[in-house]
Amino acid sequence: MSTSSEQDFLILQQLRSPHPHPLSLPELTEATGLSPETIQQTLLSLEESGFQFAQHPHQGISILKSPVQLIADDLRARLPDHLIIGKRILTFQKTESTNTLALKLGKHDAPHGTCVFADAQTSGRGRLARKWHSPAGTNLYFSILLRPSLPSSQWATFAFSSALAICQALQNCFSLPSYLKWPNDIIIRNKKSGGILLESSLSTTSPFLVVGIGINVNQTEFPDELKDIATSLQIELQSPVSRPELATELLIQLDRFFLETEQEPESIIRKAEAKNLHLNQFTQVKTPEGIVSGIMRGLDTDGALLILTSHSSTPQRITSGDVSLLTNFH
Ligand code: BT5
Repeated sequence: MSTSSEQDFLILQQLRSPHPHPLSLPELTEATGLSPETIQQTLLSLEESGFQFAQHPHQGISILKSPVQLIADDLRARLPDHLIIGKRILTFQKTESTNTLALKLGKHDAPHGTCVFADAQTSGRGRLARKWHSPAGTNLYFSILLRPSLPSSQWATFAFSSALAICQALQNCFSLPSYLKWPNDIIIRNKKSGGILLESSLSTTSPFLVVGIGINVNQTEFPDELKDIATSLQIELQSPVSRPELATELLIQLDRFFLETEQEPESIIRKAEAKNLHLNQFTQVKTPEGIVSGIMRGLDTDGALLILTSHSSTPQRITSGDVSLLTNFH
């Protein structure tokens, strides 16, 4: 785990904030309340982590280069002060699954909005114990601990708000169109670029929800079983993406959409419906009870999928399953 230091955070926050000109050492001293010696030592130790700074006697101190990997204090320094999501961030080189970690943290009273990032996962997972391919040095894998005020019967809505936040972040950062494939896939040009996994703990006196998010960022080659179905941002944009910059925009959008989920869950469902791939198309849904085929009519008020089959004039509600397009439906 990366160790967190308040000095790192204070200095990076000042250097990343917009100022009319780069701050001089005395100005940085005043803004952070740290001594000039502490600032110089901290800059040196940040350089050990991959930062490069320009220090000019007249032009002040500025960040020349940031490390490609995620650093908790740097991520926190990039976020606006008012955010609740990301007030506390932990970053790990490698872990079994960030969801497992966040579930553990939740049982130890970690606060609402705590985020856990890992550079690699050894047992990243999807729904129904499926594997989430999580190699090192290339993608984003993170989990957010939420203690929602909504009743737990409505917590599934957070999968939709997460998807909306991811699509919005991809739009804001790269003008890249992306879609939600019900219930938890992020799709770019018909391939999966990300997934969302909700897990909750309801048995404790203080119930909580963990939202796990995996996004393929700079991966350009996939194992055989994923080759035809997976894509990444680098593949789609044909240029590499800065993970810290993307993570920052994701946290900003997640904060915004989670707030909206608490205040207006219905509006999130309607927006997710509009973002839904295959809306009004012939689809096939593999459910635990069997296969359902028909026209996707949208989402019910609780987020269940509505499929109009040939057997009934009212759409069938589906609460779990995998959707695919049915091209030869008659
Ligand atoms: C998901 O499950 O799509 C949810 C994935 C959530 C992953 C995040 S990473 C951070 C956090 N910690 C975790 O341990 N998990 C969360 P599902 O809808 O069940 O899809 C799983 C299926 O997606 C697999 O069976 C593969 O077919 C495919 N898949 C696996 N890895 C993939 C990848 N990297 N990119 C695209 N598709 C993948």
